[in-house]
Amino acid sequence: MDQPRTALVSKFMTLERHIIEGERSHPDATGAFSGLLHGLSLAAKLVWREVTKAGLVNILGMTDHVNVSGDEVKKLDEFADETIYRAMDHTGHLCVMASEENESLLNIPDHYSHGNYVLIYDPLDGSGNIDANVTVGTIFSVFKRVTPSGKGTMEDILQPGYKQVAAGYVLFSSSMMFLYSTGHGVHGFTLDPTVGEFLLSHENIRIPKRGAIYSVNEGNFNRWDPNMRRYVEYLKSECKEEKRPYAARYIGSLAADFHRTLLYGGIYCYPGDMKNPDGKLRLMYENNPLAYIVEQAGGAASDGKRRILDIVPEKLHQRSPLFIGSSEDVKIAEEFLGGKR
Ligand code: P6P
Repeated sequence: MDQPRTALVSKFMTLERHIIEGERSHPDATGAFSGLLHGLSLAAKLVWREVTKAGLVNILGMTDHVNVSGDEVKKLDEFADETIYRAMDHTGHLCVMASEENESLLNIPDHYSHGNYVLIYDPLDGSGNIDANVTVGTIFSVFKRVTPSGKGTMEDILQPGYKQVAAGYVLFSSSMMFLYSTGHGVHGFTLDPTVGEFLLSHENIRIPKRGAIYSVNEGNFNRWDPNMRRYVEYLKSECKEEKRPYAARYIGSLAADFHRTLLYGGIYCYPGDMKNPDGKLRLMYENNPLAYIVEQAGGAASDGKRRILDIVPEKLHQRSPLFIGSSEDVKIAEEFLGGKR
């Protein structure tokens, strides 16, 4: 039977068209936003091209230095970092950038015009898993600048997460996905490599109110505070209505663990511990963008006590504990962590 034209057309919603149509719903839209997101999707494809051939070309293996967070930097990290910067620095939409791989902020070259947005990104999160062919991801966050014009400053970057105007992530896995939100729901696009286009595959993603999966590195169990230990023991007990425990899943690549949590529900936790009271994950590059996404999908994100998006950042690479996922699961976690259960 012939598909009615509208059904056929809506089936092939590209990322580009989705962004432009979304732009139309912003009364003061100038097209800058579309240009910014389009630049990011181009950068993602360029990184994908290298990630997919990584096994063949000698760009695996360690470089001879570590990044500001002390992680061993892999060549693909550097490539992704430079590719995103170069794809975005001349667009005229940004006044400043910040990358998880760079100690300080990243200026826009003087010979390019400076725009009204700020881009903060983790170029290749989970890259420690690259050699094992595990899913890795790019995570990004967009703010409007707060300074009036010219070169962006740290003041433009160190804004609380609730001021984000967009956030998203790219998954480099068996297929490549680009997910984003501009405050009107969360939408996922899957790359059709035969045409080089991202096609809408997950429209208006909603996370279940409560899930049945928990995701945490239990290797740190002995370092946790007693309330955190009691919370995980609770998840392993017959706590679900049907008298069974939660399932444990942990990939060790945040973008992948988060994406599964977003689609299936449940909770991802990276708590603080005796050795690292603020945990391992970075507020600006990981926690803020994912918190924006999960709230847009009806979920929640907390540092164990307060909403991630309400945290006022003081340092570019500051860390915070992260409890993110289904709203009811995050609420239960906060009750245990606060000694109320
Ligand atoms: P651990 C990767 O280095 C990362 O930042 C996240 O992608 C991942 O979720 C986390 O660290 C894994 O940390 O301590 O469990 O190995």
